[in-house]
Amino acid sequence: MQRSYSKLLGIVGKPNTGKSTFFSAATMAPAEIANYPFTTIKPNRGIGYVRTPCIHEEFNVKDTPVNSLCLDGVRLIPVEFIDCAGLVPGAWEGRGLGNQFLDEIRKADALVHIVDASGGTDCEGRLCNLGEHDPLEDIKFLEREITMWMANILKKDWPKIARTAESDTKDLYPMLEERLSGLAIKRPQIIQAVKKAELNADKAASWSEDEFLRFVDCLRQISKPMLIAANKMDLPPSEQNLQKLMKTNYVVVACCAEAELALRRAAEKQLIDYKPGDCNFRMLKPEQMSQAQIKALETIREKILLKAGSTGVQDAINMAYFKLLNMITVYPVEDIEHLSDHNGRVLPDAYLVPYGTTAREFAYIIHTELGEGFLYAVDAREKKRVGEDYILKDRDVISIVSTRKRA
Ligand SMILES: Nc1nc2c(ncn2[C@@H]2O[C@H](COP(=O)(O)OP(=O)(O)OP(=O)(O)O)[C@@H](O)[C@H]2O)c(=O)[nH]1
Ligand SMILES: [Mg+2]
Repeated sequence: MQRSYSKLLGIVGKPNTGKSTFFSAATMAPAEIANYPFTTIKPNRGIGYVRTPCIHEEFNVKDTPVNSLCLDGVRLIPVEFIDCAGLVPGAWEGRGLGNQFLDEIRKADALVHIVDASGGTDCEGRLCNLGEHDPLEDIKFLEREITMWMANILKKDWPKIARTAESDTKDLYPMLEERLSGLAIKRPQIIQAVKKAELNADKAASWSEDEFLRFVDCLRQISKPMLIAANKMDLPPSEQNLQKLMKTNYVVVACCAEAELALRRAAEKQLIDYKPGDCNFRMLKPEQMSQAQIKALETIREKILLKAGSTGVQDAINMAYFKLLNMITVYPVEDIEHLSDHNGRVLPDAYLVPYGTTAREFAYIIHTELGEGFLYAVDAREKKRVGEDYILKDRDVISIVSTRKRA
């Protein structure tokens, strides 16, 4: 399968909340899982999928996916994940190998914060009585850790940057962009953060410590958007905590990572028919399963799927891409009549691109040469030509006509 993913999702949180379980379920990549803190020391990287209804049915064609998968009308588009080591309070100052762990999220474009909604792990991830720990504290702690970590990175050069900016306003943003380039932070995000913090870029040198931190906090929110995966929903106190978490400003998705992992493992062995994110499953080979296995799967069906509609893992991934990162799906084709590429493969690729991407920018995403020689594009649904500034819509099928061919 060709790789087309361009965004990285960071799976973060304190130790022992189920980050590696979520990661494993999402990617089916091996990751160590255990009920004590700091099981993960080295980050795991893997490929999971965004789930979207495939458009081949609408166009009434049979597809030949190349860069993605199509299972029973569901298009699964590969995306990349990083499962980070657990963070503890004070990580930004180096506690619990904190700086090193925080550095793992440098390249992440969005964060899925795995929270133990059962309240059964303390602020350092040690087991405690169910319901004893307030998960709202975990949100505040993580926000602070990331903000302070970013502030520390910026602080070193801040006086020099701020002073130079006061003598020539134009310099602040490019200088900050350069300083923050390793954190995948772009200039528009920095400009937006100054605005959101209601600060004056011309007066950066006279920002107080509080104002500086306010700016960094806004920058964190904009550059590392985060959603809450309220995990361990199978445990009793979770429902009550979920209600509390829902009252925050975050997108909150109720999850049971353990159930998703069990379902995907059974599906991989073809014991059940289950696609990531399905609301139910079908037993395929009960004769090859033990009574305990069947019972465990039936409990998942009854307690999770029928009750909540899904395990939530796939919903969290989809939310991260479609809601936090505001992405849309676009299908490029070469032959507009057959919706195929030059090898005759029908609807071969599905790309995730940010909303606002123009036809020409999309051509560049597919291939630099296609962008450079861009003449016009054709919208397959409307069968009409569109220009370079055409803003792509979700589920568009687009053919790019260029003076230069894809290599
Ligand atoms: N009940 C329940 N337990 C879960 C769920 N997800 C994970 N766990 C358990 O939580 C414990 C910690 O899981 P891990 O995936 O290792 O957690 P982690 O956040 O990666 O931990 P560190 O790597 O130590 O930071 C394990 O015992 C898992 O089996 C869930 O949805 N429900
Ligand atoms: Mg782990």
